[in-house]
Amino acid sequence: MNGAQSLVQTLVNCGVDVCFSNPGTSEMHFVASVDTIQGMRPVLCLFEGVATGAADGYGRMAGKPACTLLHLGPGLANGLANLHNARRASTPIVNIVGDHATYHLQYDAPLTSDLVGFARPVSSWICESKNSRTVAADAARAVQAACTAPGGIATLVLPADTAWNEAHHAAPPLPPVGPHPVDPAAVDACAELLRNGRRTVILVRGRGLLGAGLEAAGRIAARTGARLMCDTFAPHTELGAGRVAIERLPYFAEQIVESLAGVEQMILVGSKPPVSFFAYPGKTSWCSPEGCRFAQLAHEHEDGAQALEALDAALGGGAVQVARIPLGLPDLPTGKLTALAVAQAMANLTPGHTVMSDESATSGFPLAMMMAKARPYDHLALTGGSIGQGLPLAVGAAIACPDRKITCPHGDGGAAYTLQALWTMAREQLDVTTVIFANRSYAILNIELMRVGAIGAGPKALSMLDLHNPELNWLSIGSGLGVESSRATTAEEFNAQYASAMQGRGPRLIEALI
Ligand SMILES: Cc1ncc(C[n+]2csc(CCOP(=O)(O)OP(=O)(O)O)c2C)c(N)n1
Repeated sequence: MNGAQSLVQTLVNCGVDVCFSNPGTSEMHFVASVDTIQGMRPVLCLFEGVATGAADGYGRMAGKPACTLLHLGPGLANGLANLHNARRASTPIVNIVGDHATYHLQYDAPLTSDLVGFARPVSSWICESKNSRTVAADAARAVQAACTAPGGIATLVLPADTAWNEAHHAAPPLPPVGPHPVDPAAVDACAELLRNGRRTVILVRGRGLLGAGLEAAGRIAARTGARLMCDTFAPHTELGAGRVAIERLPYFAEQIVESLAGVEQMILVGSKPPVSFFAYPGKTSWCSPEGCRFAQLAHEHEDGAQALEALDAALGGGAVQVARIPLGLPDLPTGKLTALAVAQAMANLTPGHTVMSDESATSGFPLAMMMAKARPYDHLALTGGSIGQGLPLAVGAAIACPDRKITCPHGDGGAAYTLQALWTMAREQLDVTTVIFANRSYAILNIELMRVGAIGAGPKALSMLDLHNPELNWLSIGSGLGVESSRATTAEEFNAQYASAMQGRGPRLIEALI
């Protein structure tokens, strides 16, 4: 067994069996090992930002890490933006980054770089394997690190000679670390706050927004009258009919301030106090009312779901009438195709239990409104503000959930960052329906231009926010990358194309001219 084989066998032993890869010469022994070692599914991505975003989507939906296979410092660097988003989502990911052989680094060959320097800001754990005999143990530690609550990015640097030299054997998995149960004193303190009659928000993030955690949060809200809220860009939420009703914080700072007006205390469950996404001249960054008290029920590394269940029990437990989202589907739209019309059609036609990888940008405002009472679905948000996440995330979610329909509503500007993901959808025949909101614009930046008070913008300035001349032809882009693609210019055309995509299986792209 060589080092690469010991690595792949160890990853499989530890439950890591999908690899989103874009390899090069220094990773050839890893590449060869996926045929000699059973159990690893390689998924080729044509850009590293797709590989890292796909690993994020996979990790969010599978609840365990995938690995990436990246080519030295530059390959890792190409994947950094979506690793940033993944870090913001606390998604477990194991990066395997090939490097030059240990003895080769001294010659400063062209691909030599500060690899660890690239890895540091996004990684919770970094290890450079020193020789082939430690690779297996390093891999087991990498998986443990990635899975350490709340989840993080473990980067294992694999010099080429550690991959090709002889190893002993693979390593078994190490015990998982956390999530930690919360301190009972924190539960008691929050129960006390909830009995004091003050206006309270419970702001939840992470596992507390899913399954039993969300149910417990719903019972607490019902018992106490506290408002349940989640972040604007919570990584993973369970939404739609039948789910516990939870308010999402709005995007713009003044809207957050308005929505929190009068709140006297906030209980944080795996979350932080809400702040504005950007600073604006003369506007506040801090969005909570003055004097608002904060209590941390659970920190990010603690078990938010267990914390909410414990808090519910401390408040008396037992059955209570929980506020749930009723089913309410909008009619199918007619006439002019707008973002609102697309949203209406998606809400009307999307089957239950889909996963939505949402990077709809400004079209997300009507979409969230229309999907509010849609059939139940899982929502994955752009967590780190670095656009070009939606398509890769959809790839990973589809591989994690092969039996579920994935939808990917996406701004045309953001989609252009990582459009290579469409090719992976085609190659792997993933059941993803991509909807491109083709407004031919960086629309949000036209809004921001006014909001930041930048004056004097003329045609040259506005050309930096405009996507005409030439127009991106998503019909050709999708088809060229192997995805069955169509273009909708009216609501009726969109309805028909989207309905057909929802009834069928496999990758589809609809360019919605809005
Ligand atoms: C990596 C990165 N580069 C640039 C930006 C700045 N940015 C924010 S939104 C945006 C344009 C989004 O355009 P699109 O996806 O078409 O959505 P729209 O605003 O038109 O709804 C840009 C360039 C960013 N957030 N992330």
